[in-house]
Amino acid sequence: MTSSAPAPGTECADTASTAYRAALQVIESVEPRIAAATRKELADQRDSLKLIASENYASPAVLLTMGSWLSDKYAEGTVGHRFYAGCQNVDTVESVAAEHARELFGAPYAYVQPHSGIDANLVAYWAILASRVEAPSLAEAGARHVNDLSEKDWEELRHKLGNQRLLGMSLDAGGHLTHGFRPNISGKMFSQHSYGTDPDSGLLDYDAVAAAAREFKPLILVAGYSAYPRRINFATMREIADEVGATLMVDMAHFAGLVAGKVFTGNDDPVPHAHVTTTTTHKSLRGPRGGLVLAQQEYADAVDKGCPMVLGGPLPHVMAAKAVALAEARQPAFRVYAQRIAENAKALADGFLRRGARLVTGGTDNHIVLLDVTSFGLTGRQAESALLEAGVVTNRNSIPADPNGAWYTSGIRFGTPALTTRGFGVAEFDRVAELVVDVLTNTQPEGSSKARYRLADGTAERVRAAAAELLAANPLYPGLAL
Ligand code: DSN
Repeated sequence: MTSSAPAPGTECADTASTAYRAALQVIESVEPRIAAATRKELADQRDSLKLIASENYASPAVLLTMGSWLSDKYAEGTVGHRFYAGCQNVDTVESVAAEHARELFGAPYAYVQPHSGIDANLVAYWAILASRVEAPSLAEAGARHVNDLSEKDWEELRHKLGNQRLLGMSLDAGGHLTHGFRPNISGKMFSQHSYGTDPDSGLLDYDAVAAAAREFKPLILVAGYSAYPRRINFATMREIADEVGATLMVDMAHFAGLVAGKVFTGNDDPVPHAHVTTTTTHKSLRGPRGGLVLAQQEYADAVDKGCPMVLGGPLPHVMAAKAVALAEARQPAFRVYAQRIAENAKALADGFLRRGARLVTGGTDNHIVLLDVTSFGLTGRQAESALLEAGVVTNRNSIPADPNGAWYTSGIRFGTPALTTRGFGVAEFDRVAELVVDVLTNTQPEGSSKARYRLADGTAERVRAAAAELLAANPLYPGLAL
């Protein structure tokens, strides 16, 4: 292993092994199929090159924290203000997690209840609507609470809440479904417009974003992405938002680990610039599956009402695991890890470019590399399946102006957070680029199908054997034996 930052599982591996063995025995005694699937999932994750940009490997400390009786407690409301009795320990858990989040990200306020990134974004949207639409309407009507409004005033407010505008990055430029796209509730709640990227460079064009904002006049300007391989200047996005009177909401779900690890600082760090920042906790941040919201003080009270405004009861066991993961992210080793995520993405991108592949935006300066597979004569779907057959786990992704649509797509999105956790460095990522190019150059589409393909004989075996060497040298959860 070439990493100077210990991978999760390195410490206390014997204790973790004992804990997992005991836990699996208990599970096995009730439902053996679940124990078997859990064991098999670890084996599968150990044996494949996981390059899905939104996935990672949480530490045993994070994973073990989720398996407790904290799960059994109802705690709707917020710290010190619950709709149930007996929440003193959940209060501790939620307070500790929020404190770590505030300290880690330098945010005035943190809300750690969201169950996912979608939930975090919904909490943020409704907090902004509550602050900017509901509160002024209540004040105008001389009411303190929505229940005090007349039927007529309530209907007018409901109409206003449902007719606000949101401007976010288009899906094919790398934006996320929750940034106002019709299949998602955000697209049904808001009148939505998108900004894209420059057709030649693939880069975000801030003048075009400003022009769209001036014309559309959104209540909310969303910045953030799930498939854009570059950084965003959040100071510029805030200037655009301020000019048109919009609230800037940043979804940093993908790159929160790079913010936490101080790879993204200054204008690359959204937290000081955005009114509200949302994230998931399980991607580059390497925590449990979940979300959180950070806010400037002016939005704190509204965000704090996320449950029951938007969310069901909090998941105390997951909030506890968020606290553990955030504590890990505050350690110096996490900064080394985050730095290596970005270095490794660059090595992967350079490895592709040197072998003649085409990348959206020509490279990367975050953790994502977006490969245009049309140069291999393939759809994203064919490339994804061929790579999987060779033990390389990725996901197909749209590229700007994608000729194959959102289902088959023309891109493969790669991310470095997971394999960096295993200890892969730049040499290993260059080898990964070589293996991916080997698979794609040996894959042919079959007939006119956008899904069927044929992998040349021996390719899967050759690539799997090479990957096995890399994986064996960089074990997942070293020392953890079930
Ligand atoms: N599923 C996440 C991703 O892969 O980017 C976003 O929701």
